[in-house]
Amino acid sequence: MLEANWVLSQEGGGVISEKATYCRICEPLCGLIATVENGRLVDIRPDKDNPISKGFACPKGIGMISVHNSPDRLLHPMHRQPDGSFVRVSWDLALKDIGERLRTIIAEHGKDAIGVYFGNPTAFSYSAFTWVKGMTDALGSPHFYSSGSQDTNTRFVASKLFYGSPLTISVPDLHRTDFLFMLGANPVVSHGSMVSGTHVRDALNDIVARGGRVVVVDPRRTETARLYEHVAVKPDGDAWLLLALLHTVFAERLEDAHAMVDVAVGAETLKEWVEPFRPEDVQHRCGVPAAQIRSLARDLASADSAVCYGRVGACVGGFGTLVCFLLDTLNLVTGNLDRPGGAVFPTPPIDTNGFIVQQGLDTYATKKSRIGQLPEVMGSMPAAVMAEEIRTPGPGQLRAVVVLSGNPVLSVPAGHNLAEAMTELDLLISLDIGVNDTNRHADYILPATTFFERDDFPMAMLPFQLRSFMQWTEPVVAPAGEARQEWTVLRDICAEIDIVPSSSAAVRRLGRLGRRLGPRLIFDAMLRLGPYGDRFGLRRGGLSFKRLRKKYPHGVVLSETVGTGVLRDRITHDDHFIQLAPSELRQELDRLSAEADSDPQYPLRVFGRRELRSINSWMKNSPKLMAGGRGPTCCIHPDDADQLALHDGALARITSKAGWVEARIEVTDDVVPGSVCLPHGWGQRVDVAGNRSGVGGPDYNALTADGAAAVEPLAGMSILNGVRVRVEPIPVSR
Ligand SMILES: Nc1nc2c(c(=O)[nH]1)N[C@H]1C(S)=C(S)[C@@H](COP(=O)(O)OP(=O)(O)OC[C@H]3O[C@@H](n4cnc5c(=O)[nH]c(N)nc54)[C@H](O)[C@@H]3O)O[C@H]1N2
Ligand SMILES: Nc1nc2c(c(=O)[nH]1)N[C@H]1C(S)=C(S)[C@@H](COP(=O)(O)OP(=O)(O)OC[C@H]3O[C@@H](n4cnc5c(=O)[nH]c(N)nc54)[C@H](O)[C@@H]3O)O[C@H]1N2
Ligand code: SF4
Ligand SMILES: [Mo]
Repeated sequence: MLEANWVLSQEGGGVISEKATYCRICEPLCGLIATVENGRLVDIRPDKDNPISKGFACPKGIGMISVHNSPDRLLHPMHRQPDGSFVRVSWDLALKDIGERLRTIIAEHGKDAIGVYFGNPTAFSYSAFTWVKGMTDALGSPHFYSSGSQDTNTRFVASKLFYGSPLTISVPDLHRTDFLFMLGANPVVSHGSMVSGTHVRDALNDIVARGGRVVVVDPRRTETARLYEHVAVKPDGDAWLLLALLHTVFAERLEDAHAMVDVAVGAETLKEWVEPFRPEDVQHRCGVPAAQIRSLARDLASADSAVCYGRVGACVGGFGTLVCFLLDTLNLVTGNLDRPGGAVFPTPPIDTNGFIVQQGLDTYATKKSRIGQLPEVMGSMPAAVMAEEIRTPGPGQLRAVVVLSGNPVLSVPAGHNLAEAMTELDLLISLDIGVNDTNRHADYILPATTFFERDDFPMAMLPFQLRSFMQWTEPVVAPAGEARQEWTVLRDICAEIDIVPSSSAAVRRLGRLGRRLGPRLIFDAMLRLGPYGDRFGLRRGGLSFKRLRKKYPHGVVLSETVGTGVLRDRITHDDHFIQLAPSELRQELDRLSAEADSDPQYPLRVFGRRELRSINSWMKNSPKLMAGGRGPTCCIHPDDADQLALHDGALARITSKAGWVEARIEVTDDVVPGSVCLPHGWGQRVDVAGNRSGVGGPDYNALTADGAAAVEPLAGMSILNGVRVRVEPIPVSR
């Protein structure tokens, strides 16, 4: 085992050292060893001593060094000029001007006119995440947007309806299950989401090795589906499939009646509601043959242990909340909720959820958006209405936006509308490591640190860990150029407008008295007072950040399994019972049943995919990472290709009600007939870090629609998958 930070050589005055840290691009948080030479990051390799990743790191993690050291990395605050060009300014000037402009906006329109959008990397920085939430809470502004409405919000709402709390989210007990029923997830590429603290691919292989099954429900024979059993579902057909599974469980009396009665109410109503969804009647809607549905239901119900797990593909269709709700319902009725090998509820070493509850932040629908009256989800509003919120005059109009590590122009529906709307803002600020399609519209782009330049622990992943795991990392290098940690920038912006960025009223009061707490102090205290903490010296061998770093530089596994028997505590409805038949479920079943089966004008449905060697809209620019592969092709089934006279490699136009894109066709029977598959995160028109020319490609979100009428109504969730399209060849002569 190596020390946290050790010197390799000290020749000729140069110092080379190696430091243990971890990757913060996606959820496995793989351990890395950083080699630093004279203060510069010169090499990254997987950390074989990390107890979870054990020497694994994917090409993105290793490739992050080229993003970090990229000549296009943003190193200084940049100020946009009237002609659209950017000039370098000092931090002092930037912050002063930002402060002045925000004060003017507040004086004229109030704090409600200021909003925030935070993107995916925010979830990988304990300090940035806490401070951006704190800033919005201190502003009291409803304009709090994030990638959540394109990612997780339906999951939160389903939990709110089912358990009473958006924070009660189960993880699939991969290490002990006999049957994983996985829907809308492709962990072989994504490395797993909302399930952390394990190497997902090994965990899936182990299920099969011990005689169990992994069933992958996906409209594409994905990299994951290929390795296990594939159930080919139609895009957005999941609700039909899950309802038919439930129907079968009830009709054939396969349910675990005890498990249901003990913790839930509404079972009889639910049975009535799923009665009409006979597999034989809905097979054409989900694309899965009735016989296969029936045998899946029997196998799920009779397995010694089984778990239904859904992720992005389950969340971002037209019925995301319904689908997530039905997954939990299946876990319950098959007797697999809160039991080993089923759906389990972790207890993290730092009780961030407890903090959220204490501050009253675990809310749903306590406020509605000004545009469209859509419900907030833990304070977050639908990004799909941002453009309209900017453009619609009146009290509460959005006039200034801070974008933190995000690129909504490429990641939210109809991002091009948002791009246009953003030019009408009084002030747009972005904190990023590079220029992207969003911040090219910003008045200021402020240079942020990369994860190699900041301290961290895996805060947001703790509630999703199968193995309770903690690692504390210091920055491995000093910030490049004038880059600053996000939380300090947010703190300084808040100071300009005289607010204290904290979600806690007590901390805000302390702050106004001049006692400002930094993130490290706060979370160190939470760890020290938590179940594994040192109680400030009262418990020998207990943890603090300092001790974590010294004793466990590669991280430490605190418990190997998730404890069960906790469900009662996680149900927070007033009567302490799971609600199986809330009125919202009825409403969604009616909406589902009323949905037209097809649209002759748009006969196909588009769905997404992620790419192994890039993440969302960034890293597409690294030539090394992008080498090989076919790029962002539009996959289509041979039958559909034949009918449309499309051949492999042809250029085609894909058109939805909202817009169109052009992409190269890839003919493959990996995708179900009646669908097309396109990766998201392409369509760059400007430089991004590491690439001076921009990389282009089809912008998936030109096909998705924004506005209040276009979202999933219960969560205000953007509908990204299952969007109806038509595909046409583009004549070669063009
Ligand atoms: N059609 C379609 N759209 C989707 C999805 C889909 O499946 N289909 N997926 C959705 C999902 S799940 C997500 S999470 C969103 C992502 O949406 P966003 O989070 O809005 O976009 P990203 O592409 O992740 O952009 C991240 C930005 O953060 C910057 N960055 C990277 N590291 C750091 C850092 O350490 N600090 C700072 N300050 N900046 C940093 C990058 O340069 C980049 O500009 O996209 C959503 N959009
Ligand atoms: N390499 C890489 N890794 C990543 C990312 C990346 O961009 N690149 N992004 C990261 C982020 S932000 C996230 S949120 C996670 C997401 O991690 P996952 O949830 O595993 O996400 P995806 O890989 O998008 O898998 C979603 C699957 O849903 C399928 N799908 C689409 N529509 C439907 C449908 O209607 N029904 C069903 N059943 N399936 C459907 C798609 O074909 C796809 O295989 O991945 C993270 N990891
Ligand atoms: S990007 Fe790769 S190395 Fe980094 S956490 Fe994700 S899987 Fe691990
Ligand atoms: Mo995501």
